Amino acid sequence: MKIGIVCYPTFGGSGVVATELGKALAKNGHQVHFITYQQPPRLDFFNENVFYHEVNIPTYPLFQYAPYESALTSAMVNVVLNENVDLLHVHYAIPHASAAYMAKMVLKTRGRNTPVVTTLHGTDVTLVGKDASYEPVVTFSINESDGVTAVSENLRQETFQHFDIKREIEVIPNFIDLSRFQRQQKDHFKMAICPNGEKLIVHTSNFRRVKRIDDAVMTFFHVRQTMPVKLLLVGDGPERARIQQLCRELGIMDDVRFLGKLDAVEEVLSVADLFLMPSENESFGLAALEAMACEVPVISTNVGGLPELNVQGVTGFLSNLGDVPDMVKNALYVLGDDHLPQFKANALDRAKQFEISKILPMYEAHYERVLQSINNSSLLIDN
Ligand code: GMT
Repeated sequence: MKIGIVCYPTFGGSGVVATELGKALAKNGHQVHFITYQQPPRLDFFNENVFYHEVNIPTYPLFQYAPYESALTSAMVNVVLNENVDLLHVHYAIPHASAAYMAKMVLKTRGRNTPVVTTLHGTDVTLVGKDASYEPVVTFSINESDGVTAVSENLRQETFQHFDIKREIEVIPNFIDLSRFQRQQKDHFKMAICPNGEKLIVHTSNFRRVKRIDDAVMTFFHVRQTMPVKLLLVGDGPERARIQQLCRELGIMDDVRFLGKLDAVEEVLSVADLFLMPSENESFGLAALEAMACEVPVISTNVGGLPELNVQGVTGFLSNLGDVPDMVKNALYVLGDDHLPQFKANALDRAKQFEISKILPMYEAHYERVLQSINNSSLLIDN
């Protein structure tokens, strides 16, 4: 099959899922065409089945905002026509699903019936998409997609709650490549960060408000009063300066490191003892799954799709949003030497349930169904 994948070229979230999915499809013999405005960071390997098409967005003095959606639509049309792409799979509804709908309409005028699959990832539904500024277009483009998937049952339900949806949505969860995300021997690294055998707590995110990094820092701050711990913060984004200031005010900068955006996050996770995800909303929590694959238990909130991943008292604990005292209590319990080895083993066992080899066939079957139904409807029209 020839698949066009549209996504944001981001270090986390939907960009990573889209890129890793494309890589896995290519390894499985499909031809994959990435269409993005920048090379996705995880598109870091050579495979004869992977192609990359950059969206060219010409500017003009008239434009206060360059018309990205039109440029993206044209890129999709050109790639489908030139490369004979069978299906377009867009990740994150805004603006990819509406651009794909437009591309489909343009392609129809060129005699091509190209189905569109939209994968909903989270904030495209729960935060941004439901805003009145975007809602009508998001509703329309979800309903007009030929296939729609959501990354958790919770996100599927939220989509029905927030939008007037008149179609099926299939849940296909996030996945993990365990050949990459596995605990590696990195003793020298652990020694450098935790020279006195301190336990290591990690948080990775795009440093947006929705991640509530203050709660991660405050949890660390209180745990540190009871046991020797260090904190690594991986990622970057709008909240970073504020969080650095908070750490300075708390006088904990000697025990906290900001690592910025990292390609090889699995190396950091390999030396971690606990992962914190105190998010206000999280449709799935891919970063937590990456941690679990590296044998790191998770303290998270119980929001969104997190209860579908993190198992209470088994792979870690889930607290109510903002309940820092509960997160502190749970973190101290998990980090206890009597408990930590079992939590680590459980985290890995749980991650194995989301191995890419289990999830990839779900996407392939979804594509097959969509192609089949579009072929059937063409037959009906022809007759
Ligand atoms: O806001 C983010 O964290 C990025 C966002 C995205 O779409 O790029 O991530 C969402 O998609 C991930 C992959 O499907 C999920 O694992 C995250 O839980 C989800 N983030 C939120 O819902 C906040």
